[in-house]
Amino acid sequence: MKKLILIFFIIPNILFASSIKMIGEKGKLSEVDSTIEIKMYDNYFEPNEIKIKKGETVKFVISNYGELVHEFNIATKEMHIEHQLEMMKMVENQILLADKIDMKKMKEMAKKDHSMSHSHSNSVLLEPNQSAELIWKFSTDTNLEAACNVPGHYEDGMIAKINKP
Ligand SMILES: [Cu+2]
Repeated sequence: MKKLILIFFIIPNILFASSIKMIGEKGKLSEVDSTIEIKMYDNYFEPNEIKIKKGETVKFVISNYGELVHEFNIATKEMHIEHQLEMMKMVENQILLADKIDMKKMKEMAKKDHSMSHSHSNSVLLEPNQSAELIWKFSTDTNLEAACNVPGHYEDGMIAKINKP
């Protein structure tokens, strides 16, 4: 029975979950190897290149110094493109506004469509002047980029390449 319930919840996310496993997992604070500070502006990251080692657990301290909402998302290019569709839907539903996230609407919409909750272990979405931490354990050091998938921002080049040291 327990297994059946698990499958029921996992299936809708199976595509995303399988690709997320290929890149790593949410890291533990006790296992952090290094800390990297990320500043978000309109529309770019500082730094715009991140050096990581395979197997490393990194604590990212992310601050939004811009005047727009920005995302810091660790993924492959393919995953970013896929996630951009969800972000577009969040804009269409007026959850994601230029400089604000309507949390009330987000909670309401998420009841019907889980993808609208924007709860991803590999990503944070921040309003101007907000900060957050994201701990990520990298299972690979290739084909990754940190990017903002707020509509238009990825196209603007809001990408930080993730490379080996
Ligand atoms: Cu952005």
